Amino acid sequence: MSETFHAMWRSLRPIGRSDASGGYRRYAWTAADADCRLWFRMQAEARRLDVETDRNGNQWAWLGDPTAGDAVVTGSHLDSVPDGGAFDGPLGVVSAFAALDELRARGAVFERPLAIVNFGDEEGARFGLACVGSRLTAGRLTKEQAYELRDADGISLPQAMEAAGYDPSGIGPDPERLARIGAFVELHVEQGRALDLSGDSVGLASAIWPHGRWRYDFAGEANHAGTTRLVDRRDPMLTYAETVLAARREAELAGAVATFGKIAVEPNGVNAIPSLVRGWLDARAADQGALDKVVTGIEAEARAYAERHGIDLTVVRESFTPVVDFSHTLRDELSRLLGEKTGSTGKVPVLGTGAGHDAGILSESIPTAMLFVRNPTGVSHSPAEFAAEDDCVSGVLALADVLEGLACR
Ligand code: HGY
Ligand code: MN
Ligand code: MN
Ligand code: MN
Repeated sequence: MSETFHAMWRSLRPIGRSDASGGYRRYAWTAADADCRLWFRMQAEARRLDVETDRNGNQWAWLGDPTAGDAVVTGSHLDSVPDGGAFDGPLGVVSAFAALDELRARGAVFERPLAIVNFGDEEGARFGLACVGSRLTAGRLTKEQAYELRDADGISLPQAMEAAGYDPSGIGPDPERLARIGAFVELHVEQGRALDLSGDSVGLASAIWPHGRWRYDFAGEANHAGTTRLVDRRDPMLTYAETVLAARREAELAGAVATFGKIAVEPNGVNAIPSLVRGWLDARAADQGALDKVVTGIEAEARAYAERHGIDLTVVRESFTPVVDFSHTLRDELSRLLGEKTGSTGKVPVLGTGAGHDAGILSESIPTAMLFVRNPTGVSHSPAEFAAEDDCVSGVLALADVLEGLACR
């Protein structure tokens, strides 16, 4: 099995990789995305799977009749955050193809349709909203909302899709497709160190924390950096900086995490006091109460600073995903299957995550579950993200066991 895994990894690895950082820049509807999509199609066709791209740009590789219903689906995404790691997303897609190879080698007989999926634009790196492909399919993002999405150059999502050769006119909910899926299992590299600390290769997801993105617009007064006295300034960068420090304080108080990881400055000149500083807050917490507390606390402090500095502050919630409790039925079924196969009496570890996933978006529509593979660095959304080969193999075998139990005689 590991030979095919290696071959896939080798062929996928160079796509969208930055020589400068060693990270990945695979953004939705760009050339790198097109190369990933071609890679996916080639892997699928090499396995005699029927490949289709749905109305929202998600790719599906089918074994069996897609219209039969009660399909078992596995897969993940191939796009990345700026300078992302090699495993976040691709590990789930490569492992899905490798698990199918493994099941064929075992002589497994499928009694349910199987599909391997590549969800489009999971990271939201280009248009600012995560899980666009799965949100559209699940009806959690309308066509009108999607048409409003713009990238940093002002290109809209439909324009980008068209430029990539896809027709955006049909984007939107796909309930018929979801009605034909009985279970979705996503394998993903762990974005933390729980498995490293517990000494396990593979674990199951218990929940995805509630999380969201807020845009903070600090408007001040542009002026000359050299001739404007300090007392005469209305510098939004100061208020932004104090808000970032407040975010850390509020997160510690609330037991949450809060990150200002993206900023846009106008006019963005070294010798010009900014007129506008736009900062994006990513806030997450294990429960809704803690999330509400941190978000409210940060905004209250930001408004107090803005008041003091004569800055106009606008806060816009750009996206929000409520807590996802993976369905106990499917998760318990996976736990039983994994326990049976490995014969281990020890329970498969179950862990929560602060990272969002397509499985979380779809969990309101279909039974979903997630398998995590150990990441000894715990680092993700960075070139340092890592999973050891034998853990990747354990992940593929676990996924094969689960798919065999769910879809085969
Ligand atoms: O942001 C997230 O949690 C996910 O990686 N898209
Ligand atoms: Mn990610
Ligand atoms: Mn991911
Ligand atoms: Mn000048």
